[in-house]
Amino acid sequence: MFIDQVKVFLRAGKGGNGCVSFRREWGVPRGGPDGGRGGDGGSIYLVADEGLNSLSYFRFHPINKAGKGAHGQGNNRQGRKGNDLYLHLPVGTIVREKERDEILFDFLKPGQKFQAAKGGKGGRGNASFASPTHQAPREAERGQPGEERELILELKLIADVGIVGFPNVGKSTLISKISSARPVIADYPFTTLIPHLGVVDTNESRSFVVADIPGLIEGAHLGHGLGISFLKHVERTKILIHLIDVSPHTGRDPGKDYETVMKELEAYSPQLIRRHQILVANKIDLLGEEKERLKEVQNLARSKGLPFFAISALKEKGLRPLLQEIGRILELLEGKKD
Ligand SMILES: Nc1nc2c(ncn2[C@@H]2O[C@H](COP(=O)(O)OP(=O)(O)OP(=O)(O)O)[C@@H](O)[C@H]2O)c(=O)[nH]1
Ligand SMILES: [Mg+2]
Repeated sequence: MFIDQVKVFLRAGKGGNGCVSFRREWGVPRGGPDGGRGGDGGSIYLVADEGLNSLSYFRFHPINKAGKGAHGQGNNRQGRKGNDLYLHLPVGTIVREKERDEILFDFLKPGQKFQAAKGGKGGRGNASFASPTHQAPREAERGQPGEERELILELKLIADVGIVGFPNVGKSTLISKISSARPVIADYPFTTLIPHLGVVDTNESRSFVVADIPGLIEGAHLGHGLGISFLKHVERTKILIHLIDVSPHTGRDPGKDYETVMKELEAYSPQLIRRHQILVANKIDLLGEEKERLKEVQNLARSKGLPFFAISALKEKGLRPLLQEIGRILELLEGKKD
């Protein structure tokens, strides 16, 4: 199950209580205080794990607790520390406190670790309170409670390139031909129900990550089709491939499709329509003599000043120049940053 937003409750371990105790030994009638301190409570850490791509674990484990610290004991024995809890989540997860917008942590790389709830400190035992003027202290501290937190975890996949377009235009076919991702492909709309990531390796540029998301239709921002909430998974991309089906039998108007998708992108976030975009006409293998639609998309690209490519994802035609252009833009963008 693909889950990209969850609420979790975390409770770190309580610290153990300090102990009140006096040394009892044969021949030592009034031994001094020897109550040890309580162990600290365990903390809860969130850790980004490369192998995960969903927050579904938390759907079934919304409440997570770390271990309590053990109480201190006589003979100056300190209580054992409570066990820490490590919760694994996918790279791209953003951590927020419930009912606050502030981001506590953004997991951008595998292995990153964030202490989300700190264990309570163990209380001091009576041995710690002894002083020359106070030789038989009877006081000890209680362990402190562990931190409690209600967090919202939101996954926004991290990819360099996002593929957007109407349903059935060949988005999943494209990612399956250029990467090792294997989403389901079929000749009906809304085949893809969850986003997929694929790594594209070319010899010419650095490898990059592509995200395939469900198709968009008119009114997606009103919840039509699968809605637009999946667009959060292309929010962090640097380039969008806007894929348009130019095969004759669809009866669709490519120019109108383009505008519709742009409107839905804008409804999600005005920043998305300002992202670097490459217009790609797909299914050119079905064109035959009817090149009208292809020309239309080409003119559209010219009028909008967008890079344009014509491909057949299925027949793997025209893919190389497209990948080269993506590599070129990514290098350009990264060069600018330095
Ligand atoms: N002839 C031809 N068919 C293609 C091409 N690319 C994709 N198709 C077919 O178009 C249909 C839809 O392809 P998908 O890759 O599932 O389309 P999608 O855009 O991912 O669709 P959704 O996930 O529903 O949004 C499948 O039957 C593909 O085989 C192409 O270049 N040429
Ligand atoms: Mg698909």
